[in-house]
Amino acid sequence: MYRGITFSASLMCIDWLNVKQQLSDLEKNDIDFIHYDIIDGNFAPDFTMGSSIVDLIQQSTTIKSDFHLMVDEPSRIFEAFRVPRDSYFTIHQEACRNLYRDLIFIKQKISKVGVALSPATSTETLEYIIEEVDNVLLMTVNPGFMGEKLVPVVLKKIEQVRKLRDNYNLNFKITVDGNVNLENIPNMIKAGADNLVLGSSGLFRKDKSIKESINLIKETLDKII
Ligand code: S6P
Ligand code: MG
Repeated sequence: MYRGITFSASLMCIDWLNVKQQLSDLEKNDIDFIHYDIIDGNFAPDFTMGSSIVDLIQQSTTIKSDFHLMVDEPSRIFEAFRVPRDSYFTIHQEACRNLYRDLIFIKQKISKVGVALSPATSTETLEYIIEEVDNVLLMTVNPGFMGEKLVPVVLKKIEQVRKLRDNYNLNFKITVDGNVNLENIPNMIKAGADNLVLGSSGLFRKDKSIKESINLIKETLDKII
């Protein structure tokens, strides 16, 4: 946490040939969560990691877990992962026929719960579940891949969700996920985001170390908060 903003490192963007070293760098550089993107090849057109990889990483770090399931009808696989109670477990509104039921199940039986919206999904239905969630994740790119470009219209949605949170006097996290980099962070924060999912454009950069990248992000936050 830095200036009230939390950092979630997107595991799918890690240097897989250098995982041990990078996990240790994340621990030393104020990363609050490891962001586990689970993709099923249906909801989004790719596959990422299953429980064996998640377990291994969880055993290798003290950093808390932040699950992001890009999976159709995720209730089918709620039992598949070992999810510590203080984790965030976020499912997509578009992927659930019974969103309310699924959110309540996670909240009661699994961990903290989040709802995610893809770029074209309206924030309107949030109103009916907002008092139940601990996290609203706004995809700022199309789900599925790293290295995508920001969909700028999503900035408006961040503002809408922030207003909703203020109106209801709630304190769920507002997470932005996708192309969270030095250029976009100021607009995302000004719009109301307070949890940054950091991937290939912000944290696991080819031209900078993790330490250098996080320091640049902190300097950016110093200028706007
Ligand atoms: C994408 C996924 C994300 C990415 C991350 C990539 O579907 O949900 O968590 O891993 O956003 O970051 P970047 O900086 O490469 O866009
Ligand atoms: Mg994600």
